[in-house]
Formats: sequence, C-alpha cells, structure tokens
Amino acid sequence: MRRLPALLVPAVLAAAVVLAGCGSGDGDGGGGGAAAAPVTGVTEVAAKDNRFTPAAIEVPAGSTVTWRFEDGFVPHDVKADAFTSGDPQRKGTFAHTFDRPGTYPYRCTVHDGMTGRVVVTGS
Ligand SMILES: [Cu+2]
Repeated sequence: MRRLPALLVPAVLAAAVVLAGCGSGDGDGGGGGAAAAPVTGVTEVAAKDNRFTPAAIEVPAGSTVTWRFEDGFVPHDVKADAFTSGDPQRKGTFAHTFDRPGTYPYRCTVHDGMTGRVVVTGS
C-alpha cells in the first residue's frame, strides 16, 4: 500500500516540509491525513476511527466517490464547499460524482481535524 514510485518520493518530502513550515500544528500527529499524497485507483473512503481512510484520493473526472460511515456509535459527515452528506450519520454511505477537475477538500463537521481531500484529474 505504502510503496511509491521513486519519482514521487521527493514530492512527498517537499510536501512534508511545506506542512512543517505551517507551524500552527493541529495536533493531528497521526501522519498522512488530508495533506498526504493522494491514493489513486480508489473510489471508496471509510469514515472510521475519527478519520477518513484514505484521507486523500485522486480520481478521474466523472468518478463517483462513496464514503462509508462505519465508526459504530460515532457519527460523521462529509462537508465540502460544493457538496455535503447532510446530517452526521453512524452507518450507511454517501456518494458524490465529481464532474469537474480540481481539488476538493472536505471535513467532518463533528470532529476537528477530521479532514480529507479528493483530487479530480481531467478525463
Ligand atoms: Cu467525524
């Protein structure tokens, strides 16, 4: 899962440096998170353990991404500028189709620091 082509490694390191430079520190500490290099070939995101996994994905335009709420009694939602899953939920799924290329950050409004990102590439 974690293996990356060698060419990508410098980009990941650069991103880590940029992050470290931000300084404000949200106390995440879990590594990865929404700022991590996006995972490709995945259109499902789990809302579990108070995080989105994978937190960042990259899909081609026209893809439908499905979030699965599977954190037991802990409710989550998915809120972005362009879409929202509605009320926080404890189970079930939410799906959104991304027609336009761009980067779509989103978050769970229930939990600070529970964030994710969908990167949509041109088809
Ligand atoms: Cu949440």
